[in-house]
Amino acid sequence: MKKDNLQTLSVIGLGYIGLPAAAMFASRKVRVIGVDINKVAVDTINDGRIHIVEPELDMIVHAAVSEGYLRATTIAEAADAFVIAVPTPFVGDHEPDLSYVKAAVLSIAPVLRKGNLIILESTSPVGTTESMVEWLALARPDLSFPRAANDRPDVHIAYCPERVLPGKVVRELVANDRIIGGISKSCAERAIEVYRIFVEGELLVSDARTAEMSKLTENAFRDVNIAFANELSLICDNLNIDVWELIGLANHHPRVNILQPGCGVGGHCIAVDPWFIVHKTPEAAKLIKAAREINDRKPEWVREQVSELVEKASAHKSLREIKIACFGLAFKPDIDDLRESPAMQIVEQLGKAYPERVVAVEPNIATLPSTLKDIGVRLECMKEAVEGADILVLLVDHQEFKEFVPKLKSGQSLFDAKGIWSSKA
Ligand code: SAJ
Repeated sequence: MKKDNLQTLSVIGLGYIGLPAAAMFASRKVRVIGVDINKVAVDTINDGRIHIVEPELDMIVHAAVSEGYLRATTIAEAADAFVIAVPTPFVGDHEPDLSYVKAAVLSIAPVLRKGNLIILESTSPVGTTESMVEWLALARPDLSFPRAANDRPDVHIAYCPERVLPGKVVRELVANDRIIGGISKSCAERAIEVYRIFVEGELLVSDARTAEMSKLTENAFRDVNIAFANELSLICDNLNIDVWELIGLANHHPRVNILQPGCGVGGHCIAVDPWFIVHKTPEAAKLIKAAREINDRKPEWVREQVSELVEKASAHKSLREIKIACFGLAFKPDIDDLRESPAMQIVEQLGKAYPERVVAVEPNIATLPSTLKDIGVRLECMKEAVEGADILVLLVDHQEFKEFVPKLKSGQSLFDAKGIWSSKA
């Protein structure tokens, strides 16, 4: 679908992935209809503002809306192409929840017409794009959909995962290579024409199942590698070895590149996507499952280490007077996103275990979320927290913390999950 044939493109789901994609197409002068069930998000976007935090995106959305290339609505409308970017969380025992994808697909079914292209971007278990074909074939028996044997369908369908890093979305959307997984060859060809509009990276053609699996594989790869680093940090703690020095030394080997341990793996992708592989092939995906369990267990281990420090401090000071200052709440450095954050989980548990004695320092936010406020955790500035604490707990390696290494006073102790204040985790 060349740009000249693409009069309107509709993006279903205007969150962290859909809104930047909608804005990029609109910035290349494609008329974009953004659809979201969240009325507040829709109104905010139509005002030329954004409801998520992502550098540079606000300016692009503002320009696209004021020039008339981007408009948001809560009800799906006809378009030439559709990009679906809705969440795929898990439910119960890590079972993928495809209800948002199915609802999005069924919401566009009534407005589909011959010549349309549908692209699924949501991270999805293998086979989801094929399921989309089935759902649509039932909803619109008057249209033909792609099958291996039918490469001239009325509606083309492809799976093209996003691979952008939160905090660098605008740059990575343009620069990253992209996998284009067509249900059939012509589906991939149509999708390539759409992404060519703004992607400068390579467009790599494959089938839908391989494209689905490749997205899951990338995040599982990172999860397994972080689990290796997190497991090393536990082993080194037992053996009284500095894990940061160890990793630094081992990484001098030309074929070794170990990632960094931390207080756990957070965010909405790496801690979720590997489960989609485990759920499909539980017998085969043993290493991927073990990595998930190791990373999920790390926050609890950190909390236990802090409790041991509290125990030690109580030899010299009444338990009720011991103050704990936690540095960092976001799920990773230099962002303000506290959702699915292992640091938040740790501070919440500490706040419950030691009421009114835990303070948090998070340079990227102005107020604490109510989950922490309600249990008596206070937000403090760095200097104040360092001064008043008996136990300092470094959880996230924000730039501000790297630039300010506190000198411990007598009686103060430190647990550093990122190895930037003491190199011992
Ligand atoms: N982390 C460590 N040690 C490390 C690296 C990361 O503990 O050495 C932790 C972080 O602190 C954080 C978590 O892992 O809690 C995830 O952070 P991240 O920066 O690794 O990844 P995300 O979740 O922000 O983005 C990932 C990216 N995937 C890969 O790098 C393979 C991104 O490219 C994907 O687009 C994104 O997931 C997604 O949407 O799937």
